[in-house]
Formats: sequence, C-alpha cells, structure tokens
Amino acid sequence: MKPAPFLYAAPETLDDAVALVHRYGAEGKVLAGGQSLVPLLNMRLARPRVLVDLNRVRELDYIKDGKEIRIGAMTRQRTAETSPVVRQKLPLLAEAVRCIGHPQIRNRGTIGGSIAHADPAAELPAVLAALDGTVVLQSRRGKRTLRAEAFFLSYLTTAALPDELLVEVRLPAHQHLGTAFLEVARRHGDFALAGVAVALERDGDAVRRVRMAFTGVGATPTRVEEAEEAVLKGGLNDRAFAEAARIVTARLTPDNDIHASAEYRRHVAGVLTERALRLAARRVEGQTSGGRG
Ligand SMILES: Cc1cc2nc3c(=O)[nH]c(=O)nc-3n(C[C@@H](O)[C@H](O)[C@H](O)COP(=O)(O)OP(=O)(O)OC[C@H]3O[C@@H](n4cnc5c(N)ncnc54)[C@H](O)[C@@H]3O)c2cc1C
Repeated sequence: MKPAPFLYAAPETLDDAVALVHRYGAEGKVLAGGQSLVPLLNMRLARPRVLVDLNRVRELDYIKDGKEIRIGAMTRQRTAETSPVVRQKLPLLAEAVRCIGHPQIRNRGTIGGSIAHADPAAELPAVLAALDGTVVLQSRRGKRTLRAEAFFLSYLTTAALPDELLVEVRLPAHQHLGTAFLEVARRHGDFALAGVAVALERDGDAVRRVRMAFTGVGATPTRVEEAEEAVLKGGLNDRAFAEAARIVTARLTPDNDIHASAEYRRHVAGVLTERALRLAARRVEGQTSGGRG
C-alpha cells in the first residue's frame, strides 16, 4: 500500500523543527530514520496531515563525550555502534545496538527514533532504563529531562507531548560498570522474544549497585527490583544469580502473542538473567565476550 496523502516539511534547523512541531501538534508526525514510521504510513496505520522530516537537522547528529555521553536524537544507530566513544565508554549501548535488525536498518534508524517509538520489544529503551539515563524533550516552552520510568508509559506510548521533540539521549559513561545485553530472537535481525540489559558495580566481592531492564516481556522496559535486591544481598556468585533468575521468572507477566507464549518468554528471561549477570560480573573484572543469546 501507499501512504495517505500528507504535507511534507523538511526544516534545516532545530528551531524551525520545534516551530513546525508546535504548529501542527498531534496532526503532525516526525520522520527520523523511517524504519518504523514508513511501514506504518504505508499500511495507513499512521495518517498524519504533515510529516516533519528531521533528516536535514544536522544539529541533532552528535555524540558528545563526558561523564554523561550525550547523543543527539538523529544520530544513526550505526554511527553509535561504530563510535569509539560509545564502544569504550558505553559498551552496553554498542552491544545492544548490534541486536537491532540488520546493518541496512541501523544505517537509517536513529537513536532518538528508537526511543521515541517505544516499541516494547526494542533494545534501546531497556538500555536507557538499565543505565538510568535520561531523554531530553524540547518544545517552544523549553527543555525537560525525563528518566526512563517517567518517559515510557505503555506500548508505543511515551510522555512526550505532541509539540515536543526528543532531542537528546544522555547515558552515564560506564567503564567502571560490568554490563551485558543478551536477547533471544527467532531469527537473526528479528525483534527479541525477550532480552535483558544488566549494569552492575562491584565493591570487592560485594555488589554496590545493580540494575536490570527487560525487553519483550511487558509494555515498557521492565525492572524486577526484587531480583536486583537478591544480587545486592547475595553478591557476585552463581547462587545469587540463580536466585535472581528464579525471581524474574516468577514475577514477570508478559502477554501470550503470535510469536511466543507468556510462559516461554518468562523462562527465557530467567535464563538470560543468569547468563547476563555472569557475563557482567566477568566484565567488571575486565574480561569480554557476548551478544545475542
Ligand atoms: C526489518 C526491521 C527490523 C527491525 N528490527 C528491530 C529490532 O530488532 N529492534 C529494534 O529496536 N528496532 C527494530 N527495527 C526498528 C528500528 O530499526 C527503528 O530504527 C526504530 O524503531 C525507529 O527509529 P527511526 O529512526 O527509524 O524512527 P522513525 O521510524 O522515523 O520514527 C519512529 C517513531 O518515532 C517518532 N520519532 C522519531 N524521532 C523522533 C524525535 N526525535 N522526537 C519525537 N518523535 C520522534 C516518529 O514520529 C515515529 O512515531 C526494525 C525495523 C525494520 C524495518
């Protein structure tokens, strides 16, 4: 199918983009990489009156190094994946991006587009939640910064208002953390049936901080705080990891769908929990390896 007719605007500056989004509000749709939006337009599941194309807004394409790594919304996923700063200081992001579709898709898909789209099976929302990062939204009223918990509301639904653009994603640099992203998909390049992003900080044999965020098992990136507490109390050892996995399997409440049963997703999430915790624990000591489960 072809999209329903729409007006098309291609601003060249962020100010112009913000003004257009302000002017058209809910009647407009922003086009980033188009990897999710174009299929929706073609199927006429999205029928905006105006398409505001961000592809000429070069101000939104950057990766800024610092204690927090700041990534402009229009930065292509492939740019982030191959960036030395991201590889060195945000290894969790580099690892997760590699699981998104195929290189052709990542060449167009953007970091901001994936997070703004808020697909419950997407990798990047889980990375944002596991690292306790933030998104920056901009409108005519100014900027506001939201953490994952406040930003992701439900399936494909975020707290961004119709006149707000997602302009930046901020993730703490985490060379000192042990991180791992693992997922299970039916085929290479498919969305995950279940996946987990883990970030942990050690203090000798004890664990100082741990966050795990799951994808594919709920309407938003999902944390199971009881499982995190089991690791905090139990330490970096197989027994604590197995207990965390047991809690995850017991507590998650995914839906049955055409791709997998809820029971299967819960089981996979538990298995991935244990593996990802082990991998993150090894990495906190400086060893590496990983990727798709
Ligand atoms: C075959 C295939 C496989 C895929 N596999 C995966 C996968 O495994 N994992 C995964 O996570 N994704 C996957 N995707 C989707 C992913 O590649 C998209 O890049 C991503 O979901 C959307 O990013 P985008 O830049 O293409 O955004 P677009 O498709 O352009 O936009 C997506 C939505 O976000 C909104 N939006 C975009 N940018 C902004 C912004 N700056 N501010 C406000 N709103 C904005 C748009 O209006 C639209 O509603 C796949 C896509 C394809 C075609």
